[in-house]
Amino acid sequence: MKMTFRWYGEGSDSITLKQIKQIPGCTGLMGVLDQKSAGEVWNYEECKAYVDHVHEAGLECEVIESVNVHEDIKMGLATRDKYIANYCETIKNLAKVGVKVIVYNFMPVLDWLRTDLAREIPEDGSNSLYFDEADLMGMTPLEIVENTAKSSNGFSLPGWEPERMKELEKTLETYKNIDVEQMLVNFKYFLEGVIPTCESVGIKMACHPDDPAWPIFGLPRMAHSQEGYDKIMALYDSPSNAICLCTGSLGSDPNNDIPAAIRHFGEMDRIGCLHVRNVKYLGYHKFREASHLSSDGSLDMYEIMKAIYETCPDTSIRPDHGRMIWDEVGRPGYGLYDRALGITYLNGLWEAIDKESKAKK
Ligand SMILES: [Mn+2]
Repeated sequence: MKMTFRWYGEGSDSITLKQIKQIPGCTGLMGVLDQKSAGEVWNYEECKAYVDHVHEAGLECEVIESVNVHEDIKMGLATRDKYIANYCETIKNLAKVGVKVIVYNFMPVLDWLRTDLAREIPEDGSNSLYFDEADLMGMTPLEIVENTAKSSNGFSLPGWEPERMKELEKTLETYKNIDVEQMLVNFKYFLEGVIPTCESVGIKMACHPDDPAWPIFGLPRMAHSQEGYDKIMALYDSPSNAICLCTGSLGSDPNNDIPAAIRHFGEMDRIGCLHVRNVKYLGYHKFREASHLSSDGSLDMYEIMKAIYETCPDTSIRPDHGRMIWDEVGRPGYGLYDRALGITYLNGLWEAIDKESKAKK
């Protein structure tokens, strides 16, 4: 297991590489070129400068996140070929600088969604990301986007870049004619366009789940259950067609058995990397993010780490959204303190599982 940390890059993140390097057992990053829009080529010089900078800090950079798929590809428009060709260029450039996994998602229009980015947790006075579908009912998609932008402490949030949101209403209208079956056809076209390039340069595409793990605003979403991912994996039979198994995103639906899903796809060699975090169920389609500790949330983190240990032990993982604690100000969900605590806890579980397993042999 390689323990990593999400980092947005100099100027885009409140956290420094030096701070990340000082987290015990954290050996690398899951990075992102934060300034890039969906559809743009990430050129070689940009990729190299980013990765060299990370290496100079003594950290690895084998996973890159948020190489966003242009909406025209998801909608299956005629313009998609140009964007698929650009995507292949980015894949090749990232491979040249040592990247092995690219995290992306195929969610229509809206990326991850919360109704409150700083909900106070009454038990300890910290705050975390929160979702209640009942609150969503009274809001238009545009209001949600504006709300999200307003409460993000001045940072743009991944997938919520202002330029992407401008054409929101038009895009929502187009999706009315696209159902899940058609989305799968469009997804297959994308995979057929990029996976051969991935195979030739040794990169895995890791598809991040829908978050929350069910359809919203009637949009055709596919990646929110083991069954959904089985369909996506069947679209292109290759180890390069893989999953970013985000325990908190999938885990927002209590019907998903997360350790079972890890074992299922781990045994198939289809897990490219994992985001490991906890979530607390508060009711129907209502949850908040918790600290990583099992007893603070609804997921069994010991069983999750055990499933990783037994079926995909060489994978990169990282803690995910943390609470805001100790008066830290930063990107909602992406502060230093609670995610660093998360790493320490996950590493503790790992050490115990490893020693227990070796003692049995
Ligand atoms: Mn995630």
